[in-house]
Amino acid sequence: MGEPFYITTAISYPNGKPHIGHAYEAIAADVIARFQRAMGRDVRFQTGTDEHGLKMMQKARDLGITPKQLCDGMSSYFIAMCDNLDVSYDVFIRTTEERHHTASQELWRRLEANGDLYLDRYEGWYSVRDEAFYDESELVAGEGGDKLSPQGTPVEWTVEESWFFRLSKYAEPLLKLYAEQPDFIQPDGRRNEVLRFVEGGLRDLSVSRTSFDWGVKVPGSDGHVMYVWVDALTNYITGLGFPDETGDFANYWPANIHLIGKDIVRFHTVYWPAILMSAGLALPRQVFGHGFLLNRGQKESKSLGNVTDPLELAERFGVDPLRYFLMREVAFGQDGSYSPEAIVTRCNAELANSYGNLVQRVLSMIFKNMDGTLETFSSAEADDVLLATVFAACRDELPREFAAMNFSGGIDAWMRGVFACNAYVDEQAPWTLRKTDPDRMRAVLLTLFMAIRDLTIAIAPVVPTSASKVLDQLGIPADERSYAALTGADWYMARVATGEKLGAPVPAFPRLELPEDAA
Ligand code: ME8
Repeated sequence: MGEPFYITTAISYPNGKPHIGHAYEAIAADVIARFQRAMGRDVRFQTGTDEHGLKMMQKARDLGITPKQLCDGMSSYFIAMCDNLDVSYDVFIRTTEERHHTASQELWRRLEANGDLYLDRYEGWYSVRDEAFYDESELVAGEGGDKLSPQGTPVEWTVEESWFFRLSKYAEPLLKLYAEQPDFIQPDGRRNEVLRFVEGGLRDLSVSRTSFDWGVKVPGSDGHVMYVWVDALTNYITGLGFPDETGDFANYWPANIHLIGKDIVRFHTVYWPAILMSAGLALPRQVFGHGFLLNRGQKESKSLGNVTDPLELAERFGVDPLRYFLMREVAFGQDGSYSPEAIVTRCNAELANSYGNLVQRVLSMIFKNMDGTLETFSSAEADDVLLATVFAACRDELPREFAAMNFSGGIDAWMRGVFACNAYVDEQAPWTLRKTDPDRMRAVLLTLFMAIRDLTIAIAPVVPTSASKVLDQLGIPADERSYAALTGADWYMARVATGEKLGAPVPAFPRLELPEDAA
């Protein structure tokens, strides 16, 4: 087993069906998880749903059902979304599970034992939509002059008895953490925002509520449930078996990456590390705040009528094309935009016409002109140059960029490998060699066979199903598809030795059509 690598997504509020932002985050986390597995790491990947709090309770009330019924019904859509999009999670956690209540209460007791909790009265602004407390100074004026949170959501004046966490005590330790571990918060722009916020000093945080009961009960304090964010953040350790600190917890904690959206960076880089410090637990290595996905440049909302069901998109265009588009089109960390036209244009140009077509042409020629037989051959300089180019893209550039969370850059390097193959096909013109120099034709096609195998292994984390379809056709064994398998040419000799012939190829990357109603 390789070195452990623990990655988590945010846990989603299941107060409605999953939207494209949820799908984007799950796909990005899955690409990272598959990439790290291909790099030989022992990956643990967790996602789930965040089921407590006022927002869930109010939604259930509006629907005339209990919060539990709402959670049970809606969380199944999130599980189905992950399954349909080939998201290879190991644990799907629901915060209403008993193990999560146990973990949250134990964490609470540790904060208490450390003297970091006290009872007082909370008076201030609360946004149910953000499930967040705001300072008067943070509020902005809405169009009608009413007060809104910095995210533009309504706030209400709240007065109640509450437990407080001594967050103010952790401002200095947090600043020290950001200084000593500069990539704790990524990308850098988000890091600067957090630094400015903490440098301004921190107020103690209200961490319990008494006006409703849909939450984890505060141990030893009747009538109090935990503030939803305190229990939500705990999910990352619940899934590892906390409070048992042996087993999975010992193996996978601290997390390598908490992947979250830009709107919830403060909770993960201020509250969460402070809570962990207080509880005497190790801190995650990195919190990465990705950007928001916009529909033709606009935020999706029910009032604009532009809400897209991610599973419908996947059904229209295919899961792999959707995954490819999202990782390729959006500079990871920044906001990005999508539209059916952009998906079709990008996937047709790159996946179907450049790469898919290359695979299809080469495998057809090997099948037709060489009876599908793989053999040893003597290469010319042009072949070595091509393989070296493809090798550098697949073995060095793509993994380097993916490790740095630059997915579009990594895919760009990969495309350069694909272009090099297409240029080589045009130059070498194997269809002409067929008559003039059949030996040379064989060398050209077999060089391309080797290049295609490398390109396919490299891109597999992004397009797992199509890649394995191609690798199956190439006859590459399932246990020889990691990045480590990209070294050397021994694999080719072993593949030849099997004597297995290639069959007639089946296209793995069909061209996409733009549905008429989307034009
Ligand atoms: O925030 N594009 O849940 P959530 C990209 N329960 N990402 C988006 C997005 C968009 N348009 N809209 C939302 C919560 N997200 C809490 C998290 S974690 C301990 C608790 C992202 O359902 C958002 O930034 O509102 C977050 O990372 C995730 O989707 C879930 O959002």
